[in-house]
Amino acid sequence: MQPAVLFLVSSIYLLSVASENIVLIITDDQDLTLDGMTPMTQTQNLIGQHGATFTNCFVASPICCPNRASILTGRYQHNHLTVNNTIAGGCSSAEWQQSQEPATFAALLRKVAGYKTFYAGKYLNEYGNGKVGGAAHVPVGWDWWAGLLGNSKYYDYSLSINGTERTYGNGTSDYFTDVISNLALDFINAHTGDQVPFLMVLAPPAPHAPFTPADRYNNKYNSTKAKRTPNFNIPVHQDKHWLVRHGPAPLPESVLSKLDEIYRRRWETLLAVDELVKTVYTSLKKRNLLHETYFVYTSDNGYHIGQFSMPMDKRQPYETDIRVPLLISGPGIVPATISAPVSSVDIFATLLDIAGVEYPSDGITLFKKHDNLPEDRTLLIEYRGERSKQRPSSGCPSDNDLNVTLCMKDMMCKCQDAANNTFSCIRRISPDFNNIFCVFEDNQKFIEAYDLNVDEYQLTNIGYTMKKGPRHKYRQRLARMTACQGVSCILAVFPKARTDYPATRSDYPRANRTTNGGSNGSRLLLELLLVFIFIPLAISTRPLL
Ligand SMILES: [Ca+2]
Repeated sequence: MQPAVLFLVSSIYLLSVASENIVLIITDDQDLTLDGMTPMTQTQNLIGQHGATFTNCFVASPICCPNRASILTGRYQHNHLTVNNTIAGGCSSAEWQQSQEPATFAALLRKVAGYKTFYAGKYLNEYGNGKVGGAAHVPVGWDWWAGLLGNSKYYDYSLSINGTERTYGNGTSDYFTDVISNLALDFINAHTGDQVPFLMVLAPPAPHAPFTPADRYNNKYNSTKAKRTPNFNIPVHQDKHWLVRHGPAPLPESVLSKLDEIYRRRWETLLAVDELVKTVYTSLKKRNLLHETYFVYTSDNGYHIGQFSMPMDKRQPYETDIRVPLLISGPGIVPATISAPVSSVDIFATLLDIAGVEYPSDGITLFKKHDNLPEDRTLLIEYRGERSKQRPSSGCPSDNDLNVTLCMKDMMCKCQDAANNTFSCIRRISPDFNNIFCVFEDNQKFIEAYDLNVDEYQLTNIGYTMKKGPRHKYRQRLARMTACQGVSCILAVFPKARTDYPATRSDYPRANRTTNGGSNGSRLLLELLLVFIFIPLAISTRPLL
């Protein structure tokens, strides 16, 4: 969008200045269905037990960069156009920087609602690449910036500290999650609290590969093994798409022991994140800021380990990969478990809602407005597969085929991705329905569909056995969602009865806000001025819809 348009819209939304702080924690590759939240005992206690635990949160895309882009912008992949983890795929590309970064929740909260903003951790996988501005590029909207250059690491990495590259080594004090924690404390300690609210985003590398725990947590889960779900290491039937069928199944014991090690090391990496959450929480408590701070905890994508004899990764449309944790706590939120279906694209509107800011997106606020959350909703999941950029040297026969990538010799040469591992799915949850319908963009236009009400572990693809009529309706819904923008992405039935919805700010504590909006009289005058002068302009230039 154009900066001039942003300014006009921003002016109007200055009418709603908020004071609640926001702490958003985004982990990297943390699953929900394989018990990825189990190590997070402090987080579950401090955020989950005091707030809302969402049990049906789905990513817009089961991969890092596209879903982080969805979290930042509130848009599905086909609208923000970050389609994979490469610059060519829109990951931190020049186009992204110009067209999307000016309208992330951070840019809007800062410009429209006056938030002081802070980011520490992994951002987008290609962030810091010299081709797209290097460490000098600080995304629009961040006052304090400590973004990781490149993909997740635990040691020997570089950060852009407000545009200046700083390298970290492999000493104990360089452990990345701990560095993020210390940077967060620096920010909190510098926050005077008497002027503006803050937005803090913490994006630790855990539990992403290379699965390196902090020294103090090494071997904490020595007896833990990868979760043996009913679909773990089973022979793969012909009803799965070709990439899943590719290679040996089931996997031999030698591979399973490696998967067990990866599983337990992932949990061990998360212990430092759990500690980070407690550290930040305790610091805010000491500063007497807890009562005016919202916590949001989520992950950028899920993960599979051994399901359908796939070794480990994301990038698949199965529950392991598309479900993520989501916890929200803060003023006015009643502790509850929420089963309403929600998406990563909803986080954007939710964060803006805390500040009373409205801006178009493909999602909805998770706070109560006029209606409760829809209990019948269809969400979109999109993924575009990658090919090898150059001839791989994995030692596998597939090295000659650039259409596949991420093939691992020590994992029976199974490949995790392919150019035609490209799919769109609609995931519907309602009191009556719990299903997913996916179409791949391969030469078969392969369909995978599951009725999760009767087949929780997705053992039987019903895409080809369902009747023609229902399949046609699924296709129509999928076509609608893959072309949606803004409100047309909300394929949902909202409840008619306005019963109390527990995870909301039903009586939003505006009286407790410590705004800097001036006296009531002068503010009223300003508001009237803005309404009569700027609203017509803003309506005529309402962006992107
Ligand atoms: Ca990730």
